[in-house]
Amino acid sequence: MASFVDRVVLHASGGSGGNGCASIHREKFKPLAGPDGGNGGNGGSVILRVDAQVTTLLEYHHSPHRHAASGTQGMGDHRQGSNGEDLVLAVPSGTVVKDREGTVVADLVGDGAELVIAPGGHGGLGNAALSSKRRKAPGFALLGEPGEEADVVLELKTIADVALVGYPSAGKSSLIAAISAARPKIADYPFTTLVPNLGVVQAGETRYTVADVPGLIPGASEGKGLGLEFLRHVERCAVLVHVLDCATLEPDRDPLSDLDVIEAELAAYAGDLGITGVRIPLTERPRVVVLNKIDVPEGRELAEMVRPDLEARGVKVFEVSAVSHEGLRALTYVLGEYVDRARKAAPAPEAARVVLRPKAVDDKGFTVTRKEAGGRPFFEVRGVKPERWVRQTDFSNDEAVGYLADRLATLGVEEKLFKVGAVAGDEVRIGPEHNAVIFDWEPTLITGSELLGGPRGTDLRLEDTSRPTRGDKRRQYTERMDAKAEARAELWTEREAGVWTDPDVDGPATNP
Ligand SMILES: Nc1nc2c(ncn2[C@@H]2O[C@H](COP(=O)(O)OP(=O)(O)OP(=O)(O)O)[C@@H](O)[C@H]2O)c(=O)[nH]1
Ligand SMILES: [Mg+2]
Repeated sequence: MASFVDRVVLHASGGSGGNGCASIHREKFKPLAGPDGGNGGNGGSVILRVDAQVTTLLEYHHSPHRHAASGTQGMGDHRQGSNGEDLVLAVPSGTVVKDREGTVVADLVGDGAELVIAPGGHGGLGNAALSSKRRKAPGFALLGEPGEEADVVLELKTIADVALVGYPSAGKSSLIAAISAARPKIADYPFTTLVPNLGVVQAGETRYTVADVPGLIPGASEGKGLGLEFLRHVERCAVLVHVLDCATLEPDRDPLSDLDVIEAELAAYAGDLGITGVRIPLTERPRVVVLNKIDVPEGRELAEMVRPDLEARGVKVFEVSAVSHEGLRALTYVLGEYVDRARKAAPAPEAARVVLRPKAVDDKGFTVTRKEAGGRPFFEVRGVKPERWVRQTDFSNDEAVGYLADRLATLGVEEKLFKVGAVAGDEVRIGPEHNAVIFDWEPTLITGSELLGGPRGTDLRLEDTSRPTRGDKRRQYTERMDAKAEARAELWTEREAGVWTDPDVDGPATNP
């Protein structure tokens, strides 16, 4: 069973905000003593935080769905709902966060670095908070917003200064074991190492980390062997070390061609350039060549033979033995110098706590576009505010719907609808295509709060609740009577003109 995982897809959702409460304070002799509905609590967010104790993403491989707690709803007597707790997920240092399209969202390096991936929803305001001079006792409250949902890809790119690359069984694990306290598995069969190992090396004043990654073979870039999967762990390193096997028993291999093969595979690996600390492409990263296994006599001979050819290519060459430890001291010191130089050139950002939040979107704007569906035109409204307001509206409460209409009118959505040619009765959709709220547009010409004299929870613009007064009724009656009298008089004149006859009065009609 896997015990190391360096790539997971995480599905996170923030907690929903609690609903606001609509309540009226009551006390003896004061049955309507003002609104006292509390606000709903905010939903918790899902946050990634670097924890030095964590080395793998295994946990999220097993349970990739994570939800933060929701806020509770507000209550009467000004009691606010409680906020949902944030869900903090510990990730290893060096975790790269990408969105589903593969764009790097953040690179979490350093203990305590944080990223909010799924913010919780805001709690809805209670009617106490919604009351104003003009709207003294609102009969509605706002709903809590649902938390955001995010699918992110987490990729671990180990933070190491030096990376060891080479064929399987070249002695990479033996080398890291010889120069550091790391104790990886070592054996004489290929692909002993299945997951990257890290070791810390102390060379004089300099202390640096070395990563040993699984072996590469020709065609690794097409997925042969363990593929190039693990090269993401060498992406951040300052120095590459080629470990070449001088005592291999395979007939068609020698250090020079081995080096060419590995270089070609490295070139085939396209990393994510642009993340912090990765400025130079892998192929241009400083590198040294280590000729290993010189404790074997043929190995030493071969190493001495190929050394001039390698040096002619302009690389530094070390002859070492991971078994007898020959040449290792010089190697660790030179690597230390390389690391020092690289650190000076690009000082590691030692910010212990970087809090990254998704970029704030411009929430003032909104767009209104005329679209067509099935031959029928409709108007699509998009924008952070209108969409949020729609989510906060309880559509079963007419007063809340009226409040939404007022907010939209104040923002200028109405005016914009007029401008793009909407007329009363047209379909208006607010929100993204798959999740829009659809209205038949009824333009508001007055701001509305002056209409709020009606019964609680109603809005006069949505329902005609007015009843005719006695004067209205009398007027209607006389109008009806006058119309009748007029019609009768007209009939009379027609009869006199002989247009028609009444057999009861005029006797049977005589055919001319
Ligand atoms: N004689 C000799 N044998 C060595 C030396 N270094 C490694 N070996 C042997 O080579 C074999 C492979 O060593 P590993 O360290 O597992 O090789 P690796 O490069 O990590 O191999 P993978 O993890 O499979 O990629 C083991 O049997 C080691 O004992 C050396 O300097 N001299
Ligand atoms: Mg190994």
